[in-house]
Amino acid sequence: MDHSTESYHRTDLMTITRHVLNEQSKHPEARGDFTILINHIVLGCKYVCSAVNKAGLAKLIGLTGNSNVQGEEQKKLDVLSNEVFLKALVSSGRTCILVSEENEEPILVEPSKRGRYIVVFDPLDGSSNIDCGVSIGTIFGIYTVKDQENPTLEDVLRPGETMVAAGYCMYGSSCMLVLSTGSGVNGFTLDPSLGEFILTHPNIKIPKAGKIYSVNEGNASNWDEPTAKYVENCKFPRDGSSPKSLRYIGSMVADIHRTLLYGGIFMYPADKKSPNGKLRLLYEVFPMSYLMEQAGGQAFTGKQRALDLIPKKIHERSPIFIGSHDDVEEIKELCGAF
Ligand code: FDP
Repeated sequence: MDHSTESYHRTDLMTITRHVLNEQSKHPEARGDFTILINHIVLGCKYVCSAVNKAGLAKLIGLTGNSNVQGEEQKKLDVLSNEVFLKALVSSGRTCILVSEENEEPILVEPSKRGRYIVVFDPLDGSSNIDCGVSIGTIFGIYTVKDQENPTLEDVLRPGETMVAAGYCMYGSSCMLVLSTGSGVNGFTLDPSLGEFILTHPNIKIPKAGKIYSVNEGNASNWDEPTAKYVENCKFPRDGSSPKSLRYIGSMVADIHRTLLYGGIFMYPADKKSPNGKLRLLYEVFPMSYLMEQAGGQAFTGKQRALDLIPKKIHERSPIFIGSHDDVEEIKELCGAF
């Protein structure tokens, strides 16, 4: 089936629901629970997309006056997005534990509404970009619980490797949902006239090597030697090749989306001020690392493969170097990890 824009007038469009149902048919034991869960996440994404699009008009720009668990000031859209996703996920009847960036503790879904999935998510990532209209996004990762009747914290504190799906939705010039259920990565664009996400980017593969590096260079004075050397080599390549271009939006979803499509590397390294970097393991680093590996890239913490990390706390942070295979390989060598 050709999903290109030239064939957009076709009537057999691959919506995200159709796609997930197709995936489900490969698992004869599946009962449709995952499809229902994804449909509820999709509903949350559409709601947040609509709120982001009219944020200025609907007076949704600005602060609430409160701080979240990370001590960061909460924006009105952060709070609204969190409420939207919490309600959508609980009402799906398919979740048992929810971990949100905005909630200090994991949320245990009441027994009558429980299902077997755990969802970790950042309802609105890149909050500092909300008020100037730059792309922002939602990130999510999905695990299955061991015992649905007795969900525990141990079910959440597991390596990213054990996720069954991950994705993000980018609220940008168009609204795009990128999803992996463990067999490749697919991108869906929201058609506002249909209110449906349509498969526009099937089987996304990241280029093996890229020409872009993406990092907050304002932190350079605090970097360790491997990071400093890597960035130096991006600017002044020792092998005589052309320097790489720097692109940094400061919104993880947008920076990762570009990296996935164009290739290159995105990094938020450890530094003297933040020995664990800035990005949160469970709902930023893990889902993006899962997607990146599924697209043929790599994700490295500076010490090990990101998806192998075992979290100790739900809001734990981790350094991350993520992107094209060859680019991440270079930083791995500089860090002495082979
Ligand atoms: P933000 O603080 O705007 O919410 O984890 C949050 C995040 O954005 C990421 O989206 C982004 O990649 C990173 O922080 C940007 O951090 P710096 O401002 O330190 O570069």
